[in-house]
Amino acid sequence: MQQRRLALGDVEVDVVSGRAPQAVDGGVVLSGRAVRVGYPGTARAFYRHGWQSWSQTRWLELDEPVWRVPVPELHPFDDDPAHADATRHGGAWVGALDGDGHVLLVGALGLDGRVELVGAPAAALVASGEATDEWFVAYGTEHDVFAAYAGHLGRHLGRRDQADLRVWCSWYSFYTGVTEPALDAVLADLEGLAFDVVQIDDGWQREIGDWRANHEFPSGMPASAARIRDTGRRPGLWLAPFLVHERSEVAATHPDWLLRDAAGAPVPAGWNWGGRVHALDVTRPDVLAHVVDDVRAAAGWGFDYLKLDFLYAAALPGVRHAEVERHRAYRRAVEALRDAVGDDVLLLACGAPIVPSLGVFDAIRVGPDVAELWENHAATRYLHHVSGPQTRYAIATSAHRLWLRPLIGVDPDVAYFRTRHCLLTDAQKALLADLTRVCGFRATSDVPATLDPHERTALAAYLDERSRVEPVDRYRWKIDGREVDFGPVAAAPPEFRPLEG
Ligand code: 9PG
Repeated sequence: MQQRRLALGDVEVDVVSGRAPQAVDGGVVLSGRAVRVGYPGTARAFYRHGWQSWSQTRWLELDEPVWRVPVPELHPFDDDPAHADATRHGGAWVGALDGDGHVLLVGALGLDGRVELVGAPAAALVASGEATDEWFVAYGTEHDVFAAYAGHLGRHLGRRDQADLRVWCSWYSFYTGVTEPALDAVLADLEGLAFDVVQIDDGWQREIGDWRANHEFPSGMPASAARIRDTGRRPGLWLAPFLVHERSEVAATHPDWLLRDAAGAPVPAGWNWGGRVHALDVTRPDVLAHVVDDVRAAAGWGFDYLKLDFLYAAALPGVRHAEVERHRAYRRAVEALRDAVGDDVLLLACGAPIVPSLGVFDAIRVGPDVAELWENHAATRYLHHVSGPQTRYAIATSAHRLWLRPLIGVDPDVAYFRTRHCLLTDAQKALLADLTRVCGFRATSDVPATLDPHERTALAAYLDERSRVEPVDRYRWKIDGREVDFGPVAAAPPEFRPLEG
């Protein structure tokens, strides 16, 4: 490791890194397991990038209390549980500092990496990883440094073009109560609405881990796929291939398949569906063959749009069969899934570590779930849980990840057009719909039968639009010349009480 002065455009910064910096498009590449780059001036805000789809991502003030995963055993949903004891601001793969529009970015060019803020106000970014030893560093406008980083990520990990998509998804109307008759009714009801995909979400399967149709789908999943196909839409299906519920048959018959900690206990992968969920150790050849079979089977049933969810499970810290860094384990597994289904199946990642998903998935959820409500104060303020379903944080996190657009389709979750069973105001619904326009990923779970005639007309028009979208600045965009501003919603920090100690 060597300390150097490094010229970045017209400023010099202090860096500590391995080999001599290499000039590349838009910046430099530093090498080493850990690098440190000083900010050349007074930094005011730190860009924190969350680990997986649902994890908090935003510009935060340097003196804000440090947020960390509250109860990692229960909520690996929130962020990387490996950093649940963080005492400094930090994020996954990429971090940035902003002082009045001059942005310094440090970003991993490999599969893992954490970027932390040290020494405010003479601030520096410290980055480290195991599977990464190259770091992109740039200084310039926010737009330029993130665009340059995206370009280099694309060259290192790959990118996939994604055309605009219009998706009807069962989750935010039916939740786990989706059934074959309900789906049939929706299909009839969607007549005349320009959806490309009709996607069955969580609720069709016997159990998390047992990916076969349950009694609510008596004709079986191939029949549902065929019905969707008959209406001229692409059939879509949700599954969580790396996750198993403690109640599942797969967990009971193959306890040796679970990812375990050093003491031999199954690694907690969360609490959901009324019980504990565990992760599969995808570095075991038998486990990998099993998850590949599950996903290949779903494609074989006729679904050519697969929403693969809770993917973080494969990248949780644990003791693996093969000694491989956890993000590399994840990458190998998702590459095997892609190889199994080929390029014609659209793979949407959800609950997924972001950077190791690039080049493999067509699209990725870039924020937590929306909900029929704006903010869940009980969850954020008192339970410290900022990644649970609530529309304000869904908008905030997604709006901070739009720089990923050249690399992968960005899914900000569904928009709402309905008044029934929805507490969002018209302005909140409109802002969310505008974000889906910016993303080019227009989805809803609204059942047309529950819409009033005016709402149904609005939904039909929204699906027929072909919007032209241009960035204006950090939070402002132009949609067909009309300016929208996500700033007032996206820039406001979540209200939470700092944890003691
Ligand atoms: C199905 C859903 C939908 C949704 C996904 C995912 O407990 N949690 O924190 C939690 C977070 C997200 C979540 C469910 C639970 O939602 O994002 O679109 O597919 O799974 O279960």
